[in-house]
Amino acid sequence: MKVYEYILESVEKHGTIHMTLIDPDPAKVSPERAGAIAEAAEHGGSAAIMLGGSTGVTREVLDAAVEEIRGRCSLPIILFPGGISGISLKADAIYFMSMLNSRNPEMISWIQARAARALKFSPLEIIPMGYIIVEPGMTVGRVGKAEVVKRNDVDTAIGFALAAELFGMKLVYLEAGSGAPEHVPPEMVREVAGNLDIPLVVGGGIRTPEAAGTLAKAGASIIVTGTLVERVEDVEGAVRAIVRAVSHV
Ligand code: 1GP
Repeated sequence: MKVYEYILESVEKHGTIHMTLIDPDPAKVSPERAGAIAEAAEHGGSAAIMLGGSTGVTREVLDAAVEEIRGRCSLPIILFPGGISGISLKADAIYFMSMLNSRNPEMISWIQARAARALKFSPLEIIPMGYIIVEPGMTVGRVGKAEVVKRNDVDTAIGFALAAELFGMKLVYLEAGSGAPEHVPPEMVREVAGNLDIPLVVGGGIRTPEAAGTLAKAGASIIVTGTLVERVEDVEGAVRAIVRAVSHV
């Protein structure tokens, strides 16, 4: 089954699913540790592994992380690239992302144009995604020169999300930034999800099952956590608690 189809079926079945983000920057997570996190995340009930980060990612590092993860975990591996170096042909799929609220055209379509030909003829499944950075935005907001959507500016968030849908993108991602002190507000998630016909991904600053559950109830289809799984000892337990909090089944 294609990864996108699997995502839709899983969301249909559970209401909301969890994805585990691993940043393959070796200064943060070694390939071995990436494999261990992925294995534990699968046991905890996570639906997929997302692999990527804003800094420190090279093709070699990424390939090594994919191989380690593949050896220990049967979940789909989806690339979440911070730039052109975030591509490994060994993964299953790639979020082909446009940072819609960037002021830098590189982040909206120029990097994508440089990668497009190689991706089209690669074995990777391409999943087009509109990426929207919400305040505070953290590193990805700075690196991407995002004009962050203010936390109370729901209308702008809806506008960007619907623009993604009308462009034909398959997912919309509301991103507060990795390690954000506050996740995307539930009211924003509710309004955006209520207007959208494609699944809504929410990430950045989600550290507790309560927070994840609130965002799921508000309408998020996919909850992403990264920092949490890098920091805790018991990855399986932490993931299981979040999966229980978000899943309607
Ligand atoms: C970052 O949204 C993700 O792209 C995950 O954020 O590291 O805060 O979980 P955290």
